[in-house]
Order: sequence, then structure tokens, then C-alpha cells
Amino acid sequence: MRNRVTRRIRHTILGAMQRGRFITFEGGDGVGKSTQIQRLAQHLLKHGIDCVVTREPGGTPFAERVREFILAGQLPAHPPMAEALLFAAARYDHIAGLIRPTLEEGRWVLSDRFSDSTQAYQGAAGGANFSALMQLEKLTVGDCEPELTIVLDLEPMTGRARIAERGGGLEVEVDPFEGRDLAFQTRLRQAFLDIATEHSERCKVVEAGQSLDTVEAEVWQHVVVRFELEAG
Ligand code: Z5A
Repeated sequence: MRNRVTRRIRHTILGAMQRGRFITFEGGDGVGKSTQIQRLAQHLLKHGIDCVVTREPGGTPFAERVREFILAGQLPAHPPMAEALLFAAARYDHIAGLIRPTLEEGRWVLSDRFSDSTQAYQGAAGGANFSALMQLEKLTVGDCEPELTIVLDLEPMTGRARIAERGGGLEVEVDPFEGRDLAFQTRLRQAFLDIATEHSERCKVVEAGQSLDTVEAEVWQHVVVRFELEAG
């Protein structure tokens, strides 16, 4: 009897050890998420940690189709909750089709945006009902919550300038989300900071106005501390 219990405990511990880790990157437009997520993936690979980099909306064929639809622009006016439901549909598929199976294989998942983006864009900045969003998140995400969220914080004008520069300073096509006004972007920034304060165990804020290398080093430091890795 005692042996069976010991075996079960060992099995549970091994299972937990082998499960991959789930990290998300959040923040407003042009804060540097895509750049930093790739840099983090390189650090992890150097440490022998296999990871999958993904994004939201997107990550599975269905969710990528939803992404195309949402970001194509020219959508007729619609309530923010309708938008939240679209993002949630994409997320549900992303979790079922990519995030959960990858974690169960023991690989890490790094996602460029996740459910905090819905809270911030459609909720705090967009005006969708908060408790309805919480219910939606519970239904969509369940227990598949990230263990660490890096919130890149940047003054909105700088983010905008970076996006313009990325397009070579030319008239670039901005998606409908990037086209929103400065007041929206300011509410958005505050929304991410509020989420980070409310979930201070999970979220770490990094000042994204610093150089690329400094931001990278700070992100890496948070990962090292959170998952007890060897630095370097
Ligand atoms: N959205 C939503 O409303 N609700 C949701 O639930 C979800 C999403 C999941 C997705 O668009 C949109 O969907 C997004 C929110 C909404 N709205 N917007 N905008 P996306 O995926 O196309 O866009 P994004 O997520 O905002 O990412 P982005 O615009 O591509 O920016 P980024 O990934 O954060 O930044 P980057 O591409 O890494 O960097 C931008 C440029 O800045 C680039 O040229 C870099 O080289 C440069 N950069 C980055 N860091 C630095 C530093 N430190 N110094 C100098 N230059 C830098």
C-alpha cells in the first residue's frame, strides 16, 4: 500500500516536472514583443529547452483565419464584446490545438499576446463588460494560465514611432487596432499596468523604452528567477 502511494506521488512529481512552461508577452502596440520573444527563445534553446513560439490571435489554422478576418479592417461597427468573442474563439482553438498539447509534450510555449490582451483591448480600453469578460476567460482558458507574463511597458508615442520606422518611415498599412487614437493607447498602457499590479505573482513589467539588449537581459533575468534556471 505504502509503495503504491509512493509510486503515485513520484509519478505526479515527474509528470509535473516534465510539463512544459507557459510564458506570455503582453503590452501595447510596437512595444517589442515579437522581437523579445525570439530573443528569449534563443536563450532557452542555448539552455537545451525546446520551445514553441506562437501568437494571438493565431497559432492554429483556424485561429490564423480568425486573425485574418479581424485584422483585415473595414469591419462594420460592432460592440467590443463581439470582438472579445472572436478573440476567445481563436484562443479556445489555440489552446486545444497547440498550447495544451505542446505543454503536455514537455515543451515550453511562448505566446505573443494571450488573454490579458482581451482584458486590456476589449475591456479596460474598449469598454466591454468586465464580469462578462471574466466569465468568458474562465470558459476559454480554464486552467491553462500562463506561469509568467512579461508586460512590456512603453510610452504610446514611442510604440507608434517604432511601427512607422519598421515600415521604413513610409505610409505603412496599419491594422485597425494600431490605428486607434492616442487616448485609447494611453488607456491600454494603464490597463496592462493594472493587470500587472493585480497579478503581481505572474506578471513582471519591463521598461521597453530601453535598448533592445537591456530589455532582453531583463526579460531573461525574470525567466531565470521564475523557473530557477542557471543564468548565462
Ligand atoms: N488583440 C486584441 O485586441 N485582443 C486580443 O485578445 C488579442 C489581440 C490577442 C494583433 O496585432 C492585434 O490584436 C493587436 C491587439 C489585438 N493590436 N495591435 N496593434 P499584431 O499581432 O499585428 O500587433 P501587435 O501584437 O501589437 O505587435 P506589433 O505591432 O508587431 O508590435 P511588437 O511585436 O510589440 O513589436 P516588434 O515588432 O517587436 O517591434 C516593433 C519595432 O520596434 C521593430 O522594428 C523593432 O525592431 C523595434 N524595436 C523593438 N524593441 C525596440 C527597442 N527596445 N528599441 C528600439 N527599437 C525597438
